[in-house]
Amino acid sequence: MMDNPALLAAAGAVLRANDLGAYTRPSPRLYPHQWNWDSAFVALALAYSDPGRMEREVDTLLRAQWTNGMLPHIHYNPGITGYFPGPEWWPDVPVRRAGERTSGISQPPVLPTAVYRAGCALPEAGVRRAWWARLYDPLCEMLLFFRRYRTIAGCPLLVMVHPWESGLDNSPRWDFATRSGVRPRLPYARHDTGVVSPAERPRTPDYDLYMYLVELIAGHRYDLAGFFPETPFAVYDALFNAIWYRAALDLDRIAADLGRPPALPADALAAFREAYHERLWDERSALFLDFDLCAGRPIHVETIAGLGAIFGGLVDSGRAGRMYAAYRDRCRACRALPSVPPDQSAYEPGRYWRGPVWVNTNWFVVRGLEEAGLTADARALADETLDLIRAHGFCEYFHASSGVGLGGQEFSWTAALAIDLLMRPVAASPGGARTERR
Ligand code: 2M8
Repeated sequence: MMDNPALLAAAGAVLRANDLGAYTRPSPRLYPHQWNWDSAFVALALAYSDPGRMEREVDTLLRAQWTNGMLPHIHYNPGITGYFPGPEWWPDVPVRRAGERTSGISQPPVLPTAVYRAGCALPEAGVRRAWWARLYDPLCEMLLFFRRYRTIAGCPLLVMVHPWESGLDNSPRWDFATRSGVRPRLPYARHDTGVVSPAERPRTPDYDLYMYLVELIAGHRYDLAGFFPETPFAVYDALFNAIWYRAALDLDRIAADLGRPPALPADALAAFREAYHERLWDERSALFLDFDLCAGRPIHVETIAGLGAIFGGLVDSGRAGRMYAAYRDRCRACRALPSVPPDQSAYEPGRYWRGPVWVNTNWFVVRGLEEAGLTADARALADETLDLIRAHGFCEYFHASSGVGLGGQEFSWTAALAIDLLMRPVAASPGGARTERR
């Protein structure tokens, strides 16, 4: 098996192979354009080896930002075809930057956290500060977009309007919407199942829902107030909201360093935190659950998204330890942390976001446990995650029980987050005791 220097070199080679100059594609054949949170993870890794390329990666992504602050989930490369859905599915609106081809929905806002962490990895304070100063306003706008355009009825939690926005596209949490049986008006043809086995990808009813929602949302010019009464899908996603909160905290760290006022007032963050706990906490599962706004009730499907609050800094270390121990215990027959515990009826160990192990969700938990002072657990999970990659390569995801690599090959965020875990090993801390296994 590869030692750490060899693993680091191999990860660097994946990012070089996916380098298209202005940005890094997530995977050679499956995902040729620029994706929002994928590029944030890549930027984090580039900080250690190539700060110039890191800046380029983020600049290209931010060129896609709409004038209302939204950072789209896909920034299309006009020179590339062969991905479905292409830009023609997202009709133009005045808030889109002229000349840029983008989708009309967003993705979990990892970018502010990536910029904060990448900045900290830069050796020169002057360079770091100049970079942060240049990006600060667009990053604020990116977060404020959700507060301005994605809240309803006075609740500060953020409404997610498409499974693609969650980044965990066919998570069983969204099955309630797939079951509604909606279908788009226009016919469509998928490309993904020509690249990866259909057994590892979303099913047809999932894509029917995705394309129905694209038509609905675009038909209302991407305006939540317009499509909310008709949509079968409007949720408070526990992971998405936790990532947003983490981003707000990290943006405040940047603001403090730059001597600027906080991006979000402390009382707004406190109200958000309170709403998050009040609306989403589920004592029985020791997880935060998502909330279906159309039905007005929690979504009782338990997945790794419910651990997002650990990364978000939304729970203290006692609760973080309990949540993590309970989830691990349910998944003891699995490799590392699967995206869905095997006791959930929808669990499929080899299908995309319905069970396999993903490096980014493990990375969220590692860094969250570390920040909570649970460093022994964080280190153990980091090691298990790196060992999976060592054994099976830089795959998009890994079979939850055998560990076999699945999905796209040469996957950028798997490589990028391996680099981050190797270059910034989990810090030792006095509070690093291992949590009790229940
Ligand atoms: C996957 O999503 C895209 C649609 O956005 C797809 O399946 O075509 C998800 O895993 C998403 O989280 C990720 O950002 C994207 C590119 O890696 O692929």
